[in-house]
Amino acid sequence: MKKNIVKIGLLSALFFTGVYNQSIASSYNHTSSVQEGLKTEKFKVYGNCGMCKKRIEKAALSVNGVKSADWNVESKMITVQYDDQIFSKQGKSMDNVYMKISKSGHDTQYYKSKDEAYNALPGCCQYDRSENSQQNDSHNHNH
Ligand SMILES: [Cu+2]
Repeated sequence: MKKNIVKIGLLSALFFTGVYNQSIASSYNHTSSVQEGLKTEKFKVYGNCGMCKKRIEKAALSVNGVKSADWNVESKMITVQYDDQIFSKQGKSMDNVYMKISKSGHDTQYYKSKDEAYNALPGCCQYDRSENSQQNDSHNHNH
């Protein structure tokens, strides 16, 4: 008899933790639905200084759907947060962001800037291109 009571107590404890977990899960789902469609992507952008940072971030933010852009001077990595729903509605992808940044004169790990755009940068912003010229040269070859 005593064993049964323990059993029932254990079962109801399990039952209540189950309900408790479920309510946590549903409230969690609720907050995450606000963030729905928001994605983050990190990639390399070449540059030197604080002026580059402003230019690079401004270029990324000029693409409709980009929510935030943060370029790190030390690591040369940019973190872009974007709304995937806005992108897909407008037929855009992160490709548009890479291109926009490269057009501002800064090479990305995906696209190389045109020489004119690079040469138009202030002297202090003309980052060393020798490091990444080799891979880009072979990429740009027209056969
Ligand atoms: Cu600069």
